[in-house]
This record gives sequence, structure tokens and C-alpha cells, in this order.
Amino acid sequence: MKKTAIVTGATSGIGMAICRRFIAAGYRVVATGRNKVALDALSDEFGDDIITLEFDVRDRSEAASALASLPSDWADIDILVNNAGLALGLEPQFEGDFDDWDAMVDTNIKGLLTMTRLVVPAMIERGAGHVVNIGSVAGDAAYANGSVYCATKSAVKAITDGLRIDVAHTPLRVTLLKPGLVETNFSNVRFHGDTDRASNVYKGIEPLTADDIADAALYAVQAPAHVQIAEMLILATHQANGSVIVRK
Ligand code: NDP
Ligand code: 8X3
Repeated sequence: MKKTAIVTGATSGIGMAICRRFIAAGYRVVATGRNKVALDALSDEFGDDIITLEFDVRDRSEAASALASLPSDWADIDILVNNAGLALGLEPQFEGDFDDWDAMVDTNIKGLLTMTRLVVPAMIERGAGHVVNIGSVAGDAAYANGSVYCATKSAVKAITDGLRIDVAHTPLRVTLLKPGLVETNFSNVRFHGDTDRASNVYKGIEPLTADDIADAALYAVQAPAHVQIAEMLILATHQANGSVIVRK
């Protein structure tokens, strides 16, 4: 029987790449997201190897009902990939937008916690499971104009470390992936659809691709059962940390 992974934010970027990589590697995937068109396209592409669930990770009751709707032979989740997340805005904290802050905190922190709380108890009961959280280099230290996004990713680091402690007496493994610059829809979302501003983020440097991060996720989940990849910081070669990026 194939192992089952659930991936949040599967409708774009890193989440979609993880779905593809995992399916190619012999897993089956529960792909979750808000974009029905993208979810349906994944369903058409992967047939029996995928089930899609449409919900917003900020809505706890929607998330719980969606998970409860899984067919019984898909209910045992082996891997939870908490990927859904976003940055909104890039401005000094004293000019930040309250709605942007709420969306980042509610998605990146509370959405991730909701999914963990809903999925992990059954893993503990079954004595098997792996949680992969997508943090960021942004969680290592604040960078200019990104304080709230950076804070949410610092929270993801603390939450991931805390979960690892809380399940250390079980066979469960907990991994934090911390990518640097990855070219996805991330910057379009951050700049509210300003594509020129978004493309400048990746100018003069070869950024990571979503596939690079999917490779790291696959490596972590395929490690032998006694090996826990606790954390990986994955940067483009000319990026040194959240603030130092050397462009041509
Ligand atoms: P994308 O914008 O391409 O993908 C983000 C995904 O998250 C989309 O599928 C989006 O769905 C989903 N999502 C956002 N909000 C919600 C929500 N409330 N409920 C359900 N799904 C939601 O960006 P990335 O692939 O780059 O981002 C994926 C993760 O990687 C994020 O956590 C991000 O913070 C992190 N990351 C990204 C980096 C980068 O440079 N790109 C670097 C480090 C970390 P929808 O289309 O419906 O909004
Ligand atoms: C995304 C990477 O550096 O744009 O988390 O914040 S960065």
C-alpha cells in the first residue's frame, strides 16, 4: 500500500512541486488548497494517486470537515506537509497594513497549527508519521520591511521545535525546511499582483526553484526511520541569509 501525504497549499509553487515529486516517488497525495481550478487540474493529471480537498487553512471547521470527508482507505495520513503560507507587503512595521498582518498570522501560524492539531493525534495513535513544516530563512532573523512575515516564520521554527520535543517519545519525525529565495507566485502575492515589482526580487541572481525544495522534502521523508532531518536551510548560491543577496 502506498504511503499517504497531505500537502497544504498544493495549488501553486512549492506545494504543487512537492505533490508532483512525492507522487513520482510512489506516494499518494491529498492535495489541499483554495483554488478549485488548480485542484481539479491536479486530479485530472494524477487520477487515483491524488485526492483533492478544497478549504482555507484559516477556517478550522472547514479544515476539520474536509479531513473527515476522506474515504476510509485514505484516512491514515503518513506525512503532513504544512506548506500553505504567504507574505503580504514589504514596508516598515510602522506603515504595515492590519489586514495583511492578520492574513499572515492566521495562515502561516494558526493554519499550520490547525492542520497539525487535526492530523497528528492519529499519527501518534498509529505510532507512525512525519510532519514537514515549511519555514523560511526569514524566520532566522528579521530583514528590512519584513518584520511580520519574518515573525510568522520564526513562530513556525518554534512551533516545529516544540512539536519535535512533544513527540520525541514516539516514532514520529518532525522536519523544518527553511528555503531562501524561491521563484514561485510568492512575490506576486506579496506585492498584491504588481508583477514588475515581483520579478525584481529574482533579478541578478539565480533563485531556487520549487523543485529544489521538493527534493529536500523528499530527502527528509525518505531518510531511514532512525534518521530525523530536523532542519534544512536551503539557499541560492549567491544568497547568504535573509538580507545578504549578491546580484550581478
Ligand atoms: P505560492 O504563492 O506559489 O504558493 C502558496 C500556496 O499557499 C498557494 O497554493 C496558496 O493558495 C496557498 N495558500 C495561501 N494561503 C492559504 C490559505 N489561507 N489556505 C489554503 N492555502 C493557502 O508561494 P510558495 O510556493 O513560494 O510558498 C509556499 C510556502 O513556502 C509558504 O509557506 C511560503 O511562506 C514558503 N516560502 C516561500 C519562499 C519563496 O521564496 N517563494 C521562501 C521560503 C519559504 P492560493 O493560490 O489559494 O492563495
Ligand atoms: C520567503 C523568502 O527571503 O523572500 O520566505 O522572505 S524571503
